[in-house]
Amino acid sequence: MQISFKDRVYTSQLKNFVNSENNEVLIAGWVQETRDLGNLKFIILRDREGTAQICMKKKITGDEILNKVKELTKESVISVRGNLSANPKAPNGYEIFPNELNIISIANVPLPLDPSEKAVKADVTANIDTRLDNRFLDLRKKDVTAIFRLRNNIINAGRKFLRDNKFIEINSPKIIASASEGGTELFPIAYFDKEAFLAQSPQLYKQMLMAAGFDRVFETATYFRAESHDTTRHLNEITAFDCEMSFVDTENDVMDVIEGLMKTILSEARDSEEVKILNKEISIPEKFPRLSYDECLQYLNEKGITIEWGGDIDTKCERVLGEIVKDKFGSELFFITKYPLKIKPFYTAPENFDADDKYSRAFDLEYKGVEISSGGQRVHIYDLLAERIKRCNLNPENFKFYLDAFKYGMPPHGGFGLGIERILMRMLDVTVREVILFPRDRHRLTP
Ligand code: AMO
Repeated sequence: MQISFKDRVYTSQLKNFVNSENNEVLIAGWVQETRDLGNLKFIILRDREGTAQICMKKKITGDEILNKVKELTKESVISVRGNLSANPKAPNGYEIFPNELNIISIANVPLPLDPSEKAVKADVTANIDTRLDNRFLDLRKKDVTAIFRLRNNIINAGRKFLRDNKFIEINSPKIIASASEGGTELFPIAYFDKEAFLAQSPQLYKQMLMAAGFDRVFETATYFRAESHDTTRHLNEITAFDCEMSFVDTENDVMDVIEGLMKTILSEARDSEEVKILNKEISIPEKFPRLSYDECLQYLNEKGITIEWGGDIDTKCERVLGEIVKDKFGSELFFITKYPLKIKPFYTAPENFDADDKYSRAFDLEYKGVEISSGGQRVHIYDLLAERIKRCNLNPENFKFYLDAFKYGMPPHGGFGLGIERILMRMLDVTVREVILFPRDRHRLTP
């Protein structure tokens, strides 16, 4: 008989039926466990929301169902229609006595990895490649599912914060004709007879929308980066909150928005069921310290680490700075401001809007010693921007479509990109591959 799933309920909804007159329910999901005690048999069925115990007694349950149970392998998909009954000894305080059991899909044995809860703790440190190769099974684990539910929640909270703050959600093109972040990290693609690339970021487009008068825009954007890094914090395809806003006085206005956005995200996480499952504590600083690049160099110097002025603050220095700031200011998040102009992209505003300035209006946001965001105020003056493009050894001809937007009225503006994987990896103290469903990295193109 063809069953209908229309009246299926999640296991989390079962409690509503325990004391109801009509206690017949239909649930469907994966066989996490079967137990055979002779006259008594149990199935633990798992769905997205949790688990439920199905109880079969020889005298009550028909042979048809009992014979089907014999065929079941772990992780097969079944549906069960049955009566819910309170039982203080059952895992949730209730169990289901089946009237009907359908085997929908039998799982092969052996499983490449065991998604049942007991395996979770051991598997978390197991080979990440085995987990990623069998991601559909790995994702069945309660704590792995929790990461992606948390991801969904923080993206939702971030979107709401931005919309409440008058940002309009946009979608910018992912097939582009020229670099937005400098030339070397582009993936070329075949686009009919033209040269084209996958977008590194929405940078040029979100700025053009400032000329269009949109005033405040955001995108939960995908960035494609042909970086050859093979680290625990780099991916080649990533997701970010990407924002741009007009009529800013300085980059401080942009930092205020990130600070609000991050506090919203952190408090959403702190109060969530998922963070409890993952056994994490989230701390939210009252204020994110804003330290200039020069101050950071000074702090590092006091620890015996010397960076030549204009040099990059590398991974190790970021980690050390993270510790220093936590000790001094009690905050896991802080901004590095006033970067040297020469190490920032062409669109970055020089401190005093002069191409010869030493400092810029660019910043990074650090979380537990890892960069999670970059941003700043931008150049909004046509001649200065054309000059900056040239000084960054790029060809202004390739940016005509973008430069034109600066000719007919462009307000002062600024923005940022805030990596969603970076937020999650630092929040949960895991590597970047664990917080994206199907990572694209130096070696991984499937699944
Ligand atoms: P940037 O290139 O610094 O800035 O990127 C912004 C943020 O995106 C994340 N990110 C990455 N995460 C993982 N793997 C990568 N390979 C990777 N690359 C970037 C980081 C980073 O802070 N257009 C500017 C933003 C702006 O100024 O508006 C930009 O793309 O969290």
